Amino acid sequence: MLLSSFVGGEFVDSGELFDNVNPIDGSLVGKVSEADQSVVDKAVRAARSTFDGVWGRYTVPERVALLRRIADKIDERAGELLKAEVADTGKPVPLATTLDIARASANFRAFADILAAQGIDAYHTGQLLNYAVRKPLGVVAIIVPWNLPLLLLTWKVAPALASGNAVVVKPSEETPTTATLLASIIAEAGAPDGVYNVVHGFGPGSAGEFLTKHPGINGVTFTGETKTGAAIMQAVAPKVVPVSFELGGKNAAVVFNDADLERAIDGLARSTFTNTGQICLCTERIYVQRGVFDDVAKGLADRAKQLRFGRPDDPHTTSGPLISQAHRKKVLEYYDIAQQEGAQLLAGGGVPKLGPALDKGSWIEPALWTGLDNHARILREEIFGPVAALVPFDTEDEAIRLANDTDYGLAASVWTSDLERGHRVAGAMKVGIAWLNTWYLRDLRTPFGGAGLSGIGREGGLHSLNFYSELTNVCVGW
Ligand code: NAD
Ligand code: 6OD
Repeated sequence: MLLSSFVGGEFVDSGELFDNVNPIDGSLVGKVSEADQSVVDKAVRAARSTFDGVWGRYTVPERVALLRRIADKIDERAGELLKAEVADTGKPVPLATTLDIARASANFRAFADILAAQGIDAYHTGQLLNYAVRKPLGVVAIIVPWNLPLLLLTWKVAPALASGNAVVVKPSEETPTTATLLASIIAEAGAPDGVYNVVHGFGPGSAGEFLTKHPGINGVTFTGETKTGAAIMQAVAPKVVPVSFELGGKNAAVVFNDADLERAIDGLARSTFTNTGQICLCTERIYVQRGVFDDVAKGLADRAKQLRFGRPDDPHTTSGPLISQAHRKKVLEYYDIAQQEGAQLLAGGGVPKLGPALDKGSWIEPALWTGLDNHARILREEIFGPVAALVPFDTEDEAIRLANDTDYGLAASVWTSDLERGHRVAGAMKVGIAWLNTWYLRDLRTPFGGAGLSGIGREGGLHSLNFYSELTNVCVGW
């Protein structure tokens, strides 16, 4: 299979090809045509042309209707999207079905509903009438990572289109397929040519950099690593365009003695091992009150030992591989660092042997560590794998201090039966999203994003629409 960029309603190639590799067994999913500067130029021009033309004249009800048609088409082609997402990422079919693919249409429906119900800011004082007119930014660059490819892409494309922008998206080089399929879905749903463009390639010296440095873009929304966010910020600085950044995390869980332990261990297992730890919201630091430390450590280690590696469509498979050999190398370096730092390993910590059919894949065992404190690198740096370090604490104040002792600030979870304390501690977390007795439950209207190194701005509901639009206040005097 050859994947091409999609520009102004047509698939275009530019010569250089790169491999799309299946992380299950290292096999080739297909070749991808890397967009050069001229393809990126054409994509930005195509987006601008429809923004200044037919797309710019769409009314709000017409945009709402388009979003709903896209959601319906996604559902119709869910099987095709699922197959593509699973081949690119290696994740188990049930996970891709219930999370990645289900959220793609849900994202379009949610923003259709929000747009349909949206009013405007207006203040009428008797002497003055002020009202704010909402306008799209123009051409928005959307750059997304490989861990939840279609979910994170549609999480940005839906509100960007809802707000009337035209977009140029750059999917991760590791997971290029569903963004390309989405191009044909959006076209089939009747979007004008140029509203949704895809440029394939890498970051520096490739499509990612060409796009963020392009003089024709009016905003950049990015999800990915913190250091990439910093590079993009520098690239867009001369243009002073708005940025929305969802970046890395080093998320804490806090478990109190009075927690429902079965529920807490289940939640911790999900938050540590889901998607092989490759979700920005995954827990990598677990602070446990001393009275239940051994029980939680044992419970979580047992859950790690129950994980089953295998092909995505095998019903016994609970865990897929990491996304690539390069990412596995990085995660395994942290396994070595943990050892050098003197951590005790509770479970896993190596590379599983799965036989000749799978051993060329990017498989990894989980790792659970104890015996270190917040000075250790494994408690400070984002690893982005199926890992967690467990640290005991005695008091509530100490738990809050330890959880907040990080440069990141994306998510946290708090586990306790004392709801008063639960609200207090969850509210004290210096993060964008704090869960109480649960993890990764979503209402798409709520603010989603991070503090500190975890990002700039919030996505979700009106927060997204605010990013993707400019406001002009009209003040009428009489
Ligand atoms: P990454 O930053 O390496 O790449 C993300 C995207 O940016 C890719 O499309 C890549 O090609 C592109 N890119 C890389 N360098 C670029 C540059 N200089 N200019 C323009 N584009 C560039 O991230 P990744 O490895 O794909 O994803 C994993 C990371 O993403 C983790 O750090 C994770 O925490 C983070 N993440 C955060 C969230 C969130 O919501 N906060 C969600 C998912 C992933
Ligand atoms: O669920 C979402 O809306 C979202 N943005 C999830 C991000 C997960 C990060 O990997």
